[in-house]
Amino acid sequence: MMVVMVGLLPACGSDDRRPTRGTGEDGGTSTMSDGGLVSRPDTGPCTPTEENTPETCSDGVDNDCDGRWDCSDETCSGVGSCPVCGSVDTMLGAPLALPDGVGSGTCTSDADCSAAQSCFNLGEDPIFGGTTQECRESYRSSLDFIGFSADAVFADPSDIVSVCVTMEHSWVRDLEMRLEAPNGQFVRLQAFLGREGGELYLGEADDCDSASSPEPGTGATYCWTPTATRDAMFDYANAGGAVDSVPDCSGGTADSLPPGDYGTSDPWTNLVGTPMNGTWTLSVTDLWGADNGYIFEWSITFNSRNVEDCSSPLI
Ligand SMILES: [Ca+2]
Ligand SMILES: [Ca+2]
Ligand SMILES: [Ca+2]
Ligand SMILES: [Ca+2]
Repeated sequence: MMVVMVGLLPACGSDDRRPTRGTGEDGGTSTMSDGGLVSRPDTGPCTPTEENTPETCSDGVDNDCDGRWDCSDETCSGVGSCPVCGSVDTMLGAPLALPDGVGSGTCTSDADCSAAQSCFNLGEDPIFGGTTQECRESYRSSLDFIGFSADAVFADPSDIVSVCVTMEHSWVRDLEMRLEAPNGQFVRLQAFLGREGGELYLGEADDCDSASSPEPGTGATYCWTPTATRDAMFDYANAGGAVDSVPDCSGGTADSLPPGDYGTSDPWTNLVGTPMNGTWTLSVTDLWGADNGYIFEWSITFNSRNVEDCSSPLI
């Protein structure tokens, strides 16, 4: 790396003229990381080189002459000490037990449910027949984004890179998982498909715990991304996709959904038109009592092209 650094520095100058390195034009203004403008004196032509290594992303120089330097330049996203541009990771302080089939009462809309619950279609009752819609409580985690350009709007699926969760569950088919956008539009990352299908874990669940005193198992990380080659989780499993074998709590084994990237039940285009700034919410609802699960962490990564300044916090 030293060899590279020595080779690069003479290209754009080794002096610390951080705010003064611009696009190579004479004069003009540059946007500072705090949003203010600084005037840019005539610094002569800037000879662009690469700005994508730990050294060039911390040298105070706009090496590639695009008007942004170091962590504020998206080419430094995730390089060295620079954060991944457009990404927020929500580490939970402790594993959080998901509400397991919590809720009651039939409903025809959310208005029929208490404030903490929403109305879900449970499909056909496997024992008594008939379809029901019932109120359920969800795990909801919201992030208030402020770091996108003021007029940034979700235009197409490439505006999002991924939504990832680290979790375990001993019957993933119990779940509906959604990403809700600031304007209320949502994409079902995984839709509840009804009270049917065989046992399938997320991660290594502890299936010997009780509903009254759930115990966290070991989480695995699952992502939804527009570029996933796998179908949505349940479609993947129902179509005979390979599943992992994990130890269960009674000395046997259980099928578990392989960690990695999956498609979504709803198209990502469901989000088109929402402002990027505002409250994004991950909602996970366990619609079917008995098997429970835990969530350990979740993250969301947007395309950095909508980010105002890659060195500033998004939320
Ligand atoms: Ca630099
Ligand atoms: Ca730059
Ligand atoms: Ca459990
Ligand atoms: Ca359950």
